[in-house]
Amino acid sequence: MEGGAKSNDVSAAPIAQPLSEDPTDIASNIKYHAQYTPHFSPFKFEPLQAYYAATADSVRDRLIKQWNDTYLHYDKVNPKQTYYLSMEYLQGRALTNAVGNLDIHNAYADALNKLGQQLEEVVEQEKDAALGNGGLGRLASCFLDSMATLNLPAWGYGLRYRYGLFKQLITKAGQEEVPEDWLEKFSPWEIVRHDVVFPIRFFGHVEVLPSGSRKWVGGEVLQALAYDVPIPGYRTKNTNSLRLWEAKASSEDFNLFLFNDGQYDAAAQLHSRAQQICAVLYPGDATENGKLLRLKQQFFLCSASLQDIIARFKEREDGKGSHQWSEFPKKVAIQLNDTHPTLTIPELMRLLMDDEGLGWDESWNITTRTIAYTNHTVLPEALEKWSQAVMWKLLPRHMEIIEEIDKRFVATIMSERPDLENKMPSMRILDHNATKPVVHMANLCVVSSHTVNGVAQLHSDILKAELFADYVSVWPTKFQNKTNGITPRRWIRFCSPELSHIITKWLKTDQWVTNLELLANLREFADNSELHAEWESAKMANKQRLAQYILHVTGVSIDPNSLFDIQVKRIHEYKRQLLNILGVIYRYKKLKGMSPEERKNTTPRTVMIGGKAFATYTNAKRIVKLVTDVGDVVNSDPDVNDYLKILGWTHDICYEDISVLSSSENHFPVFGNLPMKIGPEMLIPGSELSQHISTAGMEASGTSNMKFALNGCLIIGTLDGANVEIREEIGEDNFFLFGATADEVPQLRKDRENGLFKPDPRFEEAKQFIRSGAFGTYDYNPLLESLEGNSGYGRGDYFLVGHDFPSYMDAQARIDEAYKDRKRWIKMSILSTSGSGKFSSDRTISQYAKEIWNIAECRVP
Ligand code: B1N
Repeated sequence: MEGGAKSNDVSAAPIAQPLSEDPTDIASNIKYHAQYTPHFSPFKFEPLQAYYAATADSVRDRLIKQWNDTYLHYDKVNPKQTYYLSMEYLQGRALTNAVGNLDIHNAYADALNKLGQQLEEVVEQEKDAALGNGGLGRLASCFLDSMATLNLPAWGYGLRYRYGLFKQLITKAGQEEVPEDWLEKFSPWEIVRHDVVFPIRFFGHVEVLPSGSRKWVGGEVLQALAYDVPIPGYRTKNTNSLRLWEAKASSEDFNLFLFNDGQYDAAAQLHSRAQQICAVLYPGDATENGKLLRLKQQFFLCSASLQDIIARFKEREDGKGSHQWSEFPKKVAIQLNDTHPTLTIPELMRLLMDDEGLGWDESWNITTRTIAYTNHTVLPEALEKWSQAVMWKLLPRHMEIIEEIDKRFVATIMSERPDLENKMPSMRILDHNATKPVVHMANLCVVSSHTVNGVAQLHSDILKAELFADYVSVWPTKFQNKTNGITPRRWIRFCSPELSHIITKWLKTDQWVTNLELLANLREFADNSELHAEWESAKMANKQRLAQYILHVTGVSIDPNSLFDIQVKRIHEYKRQLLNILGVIYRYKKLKGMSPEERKNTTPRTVMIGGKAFATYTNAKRIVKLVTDVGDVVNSDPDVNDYLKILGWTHDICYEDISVLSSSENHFPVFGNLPMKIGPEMLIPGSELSQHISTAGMEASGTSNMKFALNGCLIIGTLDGANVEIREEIGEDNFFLFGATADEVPQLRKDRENGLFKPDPRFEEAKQFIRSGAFGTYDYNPLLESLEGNSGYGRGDYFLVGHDFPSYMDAQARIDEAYKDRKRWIKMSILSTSGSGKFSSDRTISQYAKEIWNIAECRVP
């Protein structure tokens, strides 16, 4: 069916251009693509053309070869395979990653040199696919890298959004959102698969057939078309797939009669509805229409992926003598990345019962042995609840199945665990009591999965003790922890080559790139002055590179000798960017009050705060505006300029965005020939301190904390998410801890409600400074009021900024002191990197493979 060359085999025919790794051959291959790929003019070999028409296509040839070999090998061996279903992938740029993983970076750099181009400039031409919004999506992409590197037969499935996460614009009013057009010039990394198409139904009704079985019919039927993105492993032939679905209508749904009658919209109605499905990641869901569209997106992913998985299962099994359904869980593992792909559960049940003719018990057995679920949050507003009414309308057969799952679950519990009767309302899947009856997606996942996992030890403990506590008493072995990880390839080896070379030199091996635990061996050199000198100069080079970029993008000059202090992540009140900026405001006020002599004794800081606020999240947008306003005032104040700079959104030091302010004014800034883009791969290597300061118990894991620590950056943080484990690994002396613990938080909230909270004078002073109008005339009262009063979510300082402020400021003072002692700081930096071995996504994925999926390596020979 796909990938295969079973008949009319051309795979053995000699090809004129072998995939040589010699720079001269590569240069000739690049020229070949420039001349014969009709993308841009071959007479204008500039970085853009060098990227699109040549380098990417040339690298893609190699990927496709490996990708075909991998598919054929898996097909032959027919191993158990994992399918990772996620509504988000934050892949980032592919070219550097591909030449790095294929181990041909230097050869391509040399080849481009021969053609008068610089690889660094060429890679900057790539638009990255921001098909995700934050940590959950980036985690999925790190997992794909590790699955291929570990030679695991494991694929990702997702949606091919036309517009990914919005681009952030800053105007005088604050953040504005505009579409991010990652496909503006097309993506060279995807392969459209016109041979892989599945029908997806919406709406309609259920018919009872004479046999008594049920069938979902009517409604509208769209087509899911596959686009494959090859995912190369590091220094291995295995190249897996990320399969992204796009929605289409078929030609039969184009009404030529209506069109010729001049009714153009009516003629192509289904075509335009198909376009809506993959138009944007996270369409607004305030309206009923918006909710319906999100549900359609989720079902589209689940149904297309399952039909594909089942087709592959049948094809591979039938080649070995007709498929047995009991084999399905031995060949297929499905991992749900949070509840967004929950509809996989009723859809698998439906396909097995209604299309394949299996009974309930057999279908249930297969489903529950196949599916596992990862929870990524305990925040109540992020736990999905779908309106039963909307679900009955869109997916009537699935609602019947969900009702039956719920009914059987209740019956089982009532007969086996009558003591849990009073827990049923919170354990049940269907909630009929709410004013609008809903389906609890997390409950459906827990009931229907063989394994449920959290993403850091503390988070998994909280799941077991709180959110899923009642289920734990029913299924004590169902719950696991899988602490998140990050790929060391993208997050140090490729983004920080200088530091990587030093590590390789001192460890006398580069094996650490795939065996990150080896970093622990650096500890024995933590006091070595030679290493200190090399380490400091590599960090300084990264800081200087970042400072140069910032100067050219923003016009703000920052001092590479100041402490680079970074917080980049989505804006959320629980992540407490507000705590950070209040701390900066307090620091500014103190600096203003000092004499010039006194200022000289302080530690100069450059504070960078970046991230996007969800379009309808008002308080998050107010925080963006506050950072911007504070930056404008502080950066233009000559009294403090040598001691404090703040780069916020006006200056576009944001998580993954380019200089949107300048580009909106129509002069896209350039540095040499590079369009400016200060993404995390530039920021993290240049960081010295980073802030992971969420209210304890609220950040499930966090993953940027791991990236910063791996790059020798120290952390100021609370005992939350993976911070707890990072601190254990790198040692408590090397971690700037502050704030309440997760255990203390509930009582502290109660204390506030009872009026027992006494604010620290420094906290009051910082708020008062904003109120005095020091940062402009914008009305910050609503934001400040969220930190005051006594109770309620988002009011009464639910996130405990006031409680943690004094210990946060104390930790900041310890940091200022520590930074003055260069030897001590560099040692702590080395120990941060040395202690980061646990946080490789290779470790995480090996654990999933062994402890959840039961899959093994299937290495392409
Ligand atoms: O998942 C990451 C964790 O490291 C973070 O701590 C966690 O906040 C993040 C609804 C989410 N949890 N939940 C989401 C994303 C989109 C959405 O529509 C929830 N993201 C996380 C990886 O484990």
